[in-house]
Amino acid sequence: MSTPMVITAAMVGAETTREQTPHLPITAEEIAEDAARCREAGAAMVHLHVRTPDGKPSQDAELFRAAIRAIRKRTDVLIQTSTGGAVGMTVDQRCGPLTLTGEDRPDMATLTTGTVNFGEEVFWNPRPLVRDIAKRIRAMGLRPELECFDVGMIDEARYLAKEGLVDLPAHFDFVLGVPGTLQPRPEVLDFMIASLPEGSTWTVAGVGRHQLAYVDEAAKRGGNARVGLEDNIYVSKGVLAKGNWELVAEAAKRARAHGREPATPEQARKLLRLS
Ligand code: KMH
Ligand code: ZN
Repeated sequence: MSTPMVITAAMVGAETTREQTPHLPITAEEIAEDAARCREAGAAMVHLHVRTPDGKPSQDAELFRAAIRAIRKRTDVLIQTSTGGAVGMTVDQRCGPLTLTGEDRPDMATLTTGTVNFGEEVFWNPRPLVRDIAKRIRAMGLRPELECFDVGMIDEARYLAKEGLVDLPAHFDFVLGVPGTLQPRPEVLDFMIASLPEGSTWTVAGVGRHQLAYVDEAAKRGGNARVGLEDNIYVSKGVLAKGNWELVAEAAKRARAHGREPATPEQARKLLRLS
């Protein structure tokens, strides 16, 4: 039997707005409702950002606490909190969710390993900042998902491992298609997979119109996929997804078409070596 495919729902993000789609969840209740439907549709994990009540991106620990509690009341989906936040946030702002302990602690946290242009802005990740966030993730006993917007970010993970800041093999997420960064092409994905440290696992997050096509590319290659309104709001050309769950349902359908069952949270925990 083929390895189950871990489907992650990037539900909220920092950039998507309600003006672009009325289906973006903002409050803890809206996020939890959509997360439960994502789990039913085949997601094993949610990648989580939060918003203030008026929809502005935030990394506020209390907003994360409320969202995490609401999600866990409804479903057993794994929760991966962002440390990327929105461009322009300070490192302490970005690390808000890393202050949560006990039952509010997330299951995983992201770590972007380098700086990139991000549309017309810059997603600023100089080496000292990356090391600061890596240390905080490690101090919480969490495994990072290493967010790679370019191939050099995989190499940087090796340096972090040499410095004892991340463990290898690790779990990587290839985020492909943000304007100004590496764009998705099959040969790009093949090169990134070939560049991974031995035994590492990977997810691909295709941004915009590439999102669902890259579920197929990931499924064929034995990898995992991220979908959701953070990266793409359409389920087909010009048709808005009615929620994250609809994108997850489409991803699950595509995974099964390639002989891959969507992983359960328990299976994902083992596959991604989470505690
Ligand atoms: N919003 C982007 C600037 C992450 O979540 O770790 C960064 C981001 C990455 O979304
Ligand atoms: Zn994110």
